[in-house]
Amino acid sequence: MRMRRYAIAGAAFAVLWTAGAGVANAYPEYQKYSQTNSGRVTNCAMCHAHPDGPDGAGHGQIGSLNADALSRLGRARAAFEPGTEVDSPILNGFGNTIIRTVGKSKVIELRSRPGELAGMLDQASDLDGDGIPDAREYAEGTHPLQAGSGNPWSLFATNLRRSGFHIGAILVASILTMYGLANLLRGWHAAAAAAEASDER
Ligand SMILES: [Ca+2]
Repeated sequence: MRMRRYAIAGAAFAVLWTAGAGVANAYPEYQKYSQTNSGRVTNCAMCHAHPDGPDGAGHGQIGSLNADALSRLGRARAAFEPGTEVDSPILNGFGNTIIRTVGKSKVIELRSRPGELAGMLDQASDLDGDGIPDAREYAEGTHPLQAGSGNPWSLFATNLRRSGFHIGAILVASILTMYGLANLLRGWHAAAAAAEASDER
């Protein structure tokens, strides 16, 4: 009888552990929103360490985590309020930023209204530094951690802005070169005309 009680208690613990740490909490509503809203194909890699999401035994997935990673996972899952620094091993930099910015409770709450997440993120945050804020990349279905991923016109504008000095320098150098060349040609022409006049005399 006692053995049976231990067996039941052990099974109950296993279920609780599984519910608390062994099963991934992925929120596909956000990925679906990003894809539907943008018309671009997105996957779990927007927020997760593994492109297939947290379930599995691959790198960044639940089955591969050691004790330290599980500890970090536990801390991230307990970060219900905003402002907690988290380093979840199953999330990437954007995923961890979302948890830190809005808190786990809000992430769960917004599953039914995933479009509102963009408005709750830090509008100035641009993790990949491509000039397009993370929140906009989420709504537009581009990757907030890949500088080459983004609205083409916005990326072009960013590159133009950043290389403005070089473009200006090239323009000034070209103008000066053309001005110098024109003066040189004028000088040659005048010298040739003077030589011709001298011959005629
Ligand atoms: Ca960006």
